[in-house]
Amino acid sequence: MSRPERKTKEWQALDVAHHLHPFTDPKYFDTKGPLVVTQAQGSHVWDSDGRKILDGMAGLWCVNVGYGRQELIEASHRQMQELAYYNVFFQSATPPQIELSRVLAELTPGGLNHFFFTNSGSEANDTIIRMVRHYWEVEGKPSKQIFIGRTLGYHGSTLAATSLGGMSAMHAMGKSLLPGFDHIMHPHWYANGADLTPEEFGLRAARALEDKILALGADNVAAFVGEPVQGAGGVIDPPATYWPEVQRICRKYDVLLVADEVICGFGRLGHWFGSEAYGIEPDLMPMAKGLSSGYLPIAAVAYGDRVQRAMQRGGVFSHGYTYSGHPVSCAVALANIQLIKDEGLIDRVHDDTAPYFRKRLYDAVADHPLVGEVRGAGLLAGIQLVQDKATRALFPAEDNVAMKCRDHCLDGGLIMRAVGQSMVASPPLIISHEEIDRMAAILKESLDRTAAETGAA
Ligand code: PXG
Repeated sequence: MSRPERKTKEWQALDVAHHLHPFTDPKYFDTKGPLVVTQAQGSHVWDSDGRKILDGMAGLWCVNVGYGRQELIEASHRQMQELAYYNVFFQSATPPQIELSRVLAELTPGGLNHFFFTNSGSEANDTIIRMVRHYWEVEGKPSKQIFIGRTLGYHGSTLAATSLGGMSAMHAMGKSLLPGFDHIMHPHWYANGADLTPEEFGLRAARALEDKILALGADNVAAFVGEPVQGAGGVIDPPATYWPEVQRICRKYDVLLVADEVICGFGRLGHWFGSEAYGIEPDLMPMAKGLSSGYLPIAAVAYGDRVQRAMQRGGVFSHGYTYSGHPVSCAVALANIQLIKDEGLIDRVHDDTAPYFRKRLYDAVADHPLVGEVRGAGLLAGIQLVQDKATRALFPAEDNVAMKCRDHCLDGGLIMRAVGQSMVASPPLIISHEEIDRMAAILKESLDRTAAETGAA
């Protein structure tokens, strides 16, 4: 790898001086500065000191095909030369955007054959909010306005996506919870269902939706939104009974079902979409991240004929972004999808990588004194840290155990995320067995160090 242009300290000082980082605590950041990432290849990134680090998060849950893929680089180069930009407003279209819509229609489940393109998952969810409210107006039920999400749900950072999500700290900051949004409990059995079997708890968590719809009045509820597996909330994979019951309830009360596939889509759960893994038949589906493996910003809303009929009857859809359906992003997404197909990545994750990943992590850390639960699905893992395995008691929040463990991982050459008191991982789909073994070993060692620090060892 080539030598950095500046010394790390210099990069860090400049960054602290001039740039505000998302979701970053200045208390730690301003003294430590950022990890400056300069290059990447495969499942690894290199920092500004030339240190090679295994990326257990695939960037931000997005670099599904791994870094440095020539097919994607060449697709963007070709498209830039041919047509670097044109828009899709006012009866315009471009071949990459048309082609991507066609290819996505072949991949999406359950007749979701129509698409609206955005640049981010947040914008895709904002689009859904506007689209669904418009839908109910066209259908003659304008009172159906309220969206129901879940605690610890994450659907993005725009004002509306913040409201749709269930992150209380985000709601609290600047009074960011808009009217017209409500939330039910998240289906985390280990944390909330100790007295029930996972199957019983799954039904109980789903029935919180029915209770909420009845309390609000079904005539006022537009849609329910959930990630098939909650990602940013700490990798919460629901019991098998959960989604079928949620779906039954949505159908019973004529509430549209939105499956947020921003993390789960494009192979993360060993299927093209997480909905397939859980038997969900959503009415609308936002997707982003793995759509282009993060090489360029692009996201989309997929929706079915039912919504499309209303969009056709509803007149002008007054909504759109300058870069909706950007031709270069679409060309890269097409190359990315082709690569996933050519390399058989979906089947590889389903049959080989994901089972190996979850077993190796489980075997390495499940017995660790700090670990209460090893959970996950596909190539997503959540490791719950506890102070007491028997009672499932957590550490005091101010101990920052997960952040400590995360820092030890980074020192050991592995990027993982700390979410509350969980460690989470979401590696590139191309990760090898050897790399998974290394992840498990570094995580185990980092837990040992964390335990030694907290006196739990
Ligand atoms: N829906 C889901 C399920 C997401 O995970 C978004 C929507 C918003 O997408 P954009 O493209 O607007 O960021 C997301 C994003 C983390 C983390 O590490 C997770 C996300 C973004 C940044 C950090 O927890 N998810």
